[in-house]
Amino acid sequence: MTDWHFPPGFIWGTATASYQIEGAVHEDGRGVSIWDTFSHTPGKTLNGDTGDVACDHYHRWPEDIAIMQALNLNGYRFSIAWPRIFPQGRGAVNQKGLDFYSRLVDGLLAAGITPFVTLYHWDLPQALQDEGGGWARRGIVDDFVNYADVVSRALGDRVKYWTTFNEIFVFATQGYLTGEMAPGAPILDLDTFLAAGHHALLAHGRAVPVLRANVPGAQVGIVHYTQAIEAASDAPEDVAAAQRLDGFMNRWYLDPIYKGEYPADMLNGLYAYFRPPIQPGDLDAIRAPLDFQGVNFYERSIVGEGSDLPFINIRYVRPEGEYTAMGWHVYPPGLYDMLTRIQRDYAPKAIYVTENGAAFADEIAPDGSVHDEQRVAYLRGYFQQAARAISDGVPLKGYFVWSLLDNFEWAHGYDKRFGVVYVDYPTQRRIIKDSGYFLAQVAAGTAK
Ligand code: IFM
Repeated sequence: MTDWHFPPGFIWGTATASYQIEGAVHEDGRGVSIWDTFSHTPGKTLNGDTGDVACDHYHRWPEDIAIMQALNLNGYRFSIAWPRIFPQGRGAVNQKGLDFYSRLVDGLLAAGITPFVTLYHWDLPQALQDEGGGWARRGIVDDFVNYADVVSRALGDRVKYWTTFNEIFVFATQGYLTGEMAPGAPILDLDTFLAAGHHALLAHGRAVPVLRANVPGAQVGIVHYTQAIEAASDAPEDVAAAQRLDGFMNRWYLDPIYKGEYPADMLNGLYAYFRPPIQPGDLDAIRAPLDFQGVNFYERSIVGEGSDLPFINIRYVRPEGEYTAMGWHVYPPGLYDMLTRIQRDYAPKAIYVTENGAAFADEIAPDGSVHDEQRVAYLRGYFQQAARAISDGVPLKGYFVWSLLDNFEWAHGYDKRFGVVYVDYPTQRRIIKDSGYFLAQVAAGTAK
């Protein structure tokens, strides 16, 4: 039996991102993105996989909406591909790109599904990367605001929920520091890394009033990658290591938005010899009031001082227990800890879990079904913790499972399956997994 209670009107949905599902990369005037370039560079993705076709969602979106409807979902979080709107990053608008998202939004609304739009989920127009290194160039802030303006004018009569960025931490770190993601260079250049993160935060803050001006009744937020971090012991060096990692992953991106400042312990510690390129007025702009905070939650780490991550000087302790195919520890109470902590430290008006889910090695059974019991158990555990957070006063308004479909998991290619719907890539056949049927019951309030 379930022992949870979710309030009436709670949003149950799934989340996706443009490059991970759409395919059709050469269609209707779409420009080249940094992920096209990166995935076509030998050695950058597993098996050389690319998003050229992905889940072919660009053509199959009516079927995908029908699946969401069959799953009783009332929300859908998706992202807009900037290079479909501005093939060169700025300049002439590609109307066919806007038309695609307009049709998608109309289809969702007709199906009773509320669209949650993310403006930037990592597929930057290559032209903007070529011009001064993408997010490293301050002028990209104006380009993003212009893009946000055009998209929100076109869709704002029907889309009320807007998020500016998905996981600045992840694309700044893996794109501009470690090189595991696009644009993939330069490696370990802290100045470029801090500049990329700062410009993205600033672009977010500057876009907020534009979204509000264009969208009557707008609900504006941002989506953060969050990780619950615990110290391996009470030893001062382990406690300091946990604080450092928390600063690196969580507080560096949350503090400027809610407190108008970067965390002092990081400025005086890890980044003592580096600085984000802050100009007068930047931090005020970044602190633009928001309507909600999006929380992507997958991981909890136990860390001490050590050399697993030499740059941050931490070591990981791997607790016993279950791990997903990504090597992430399954620990549902971590979600409760993160939600209550964000509420305590930042007090956003509302919170949505904008991503949570797991990759497991799914297979089609002889009966043609996909019996993903591990994912069902995973979701049940995390949903329970979300309900617990609500009953303890967290203003959690919705929950988006990552992901609707198995899809292109960035450098891991198609090897990692996160969907509640299985995609048989050679045929593009969709098969609702047991976890999809479970989510449908949860959304309908009939789960046992
Ligand atoms: O697939 C990603 C998504 O694009 C961003 N958040 C984490 C997911 C799983 O790794």
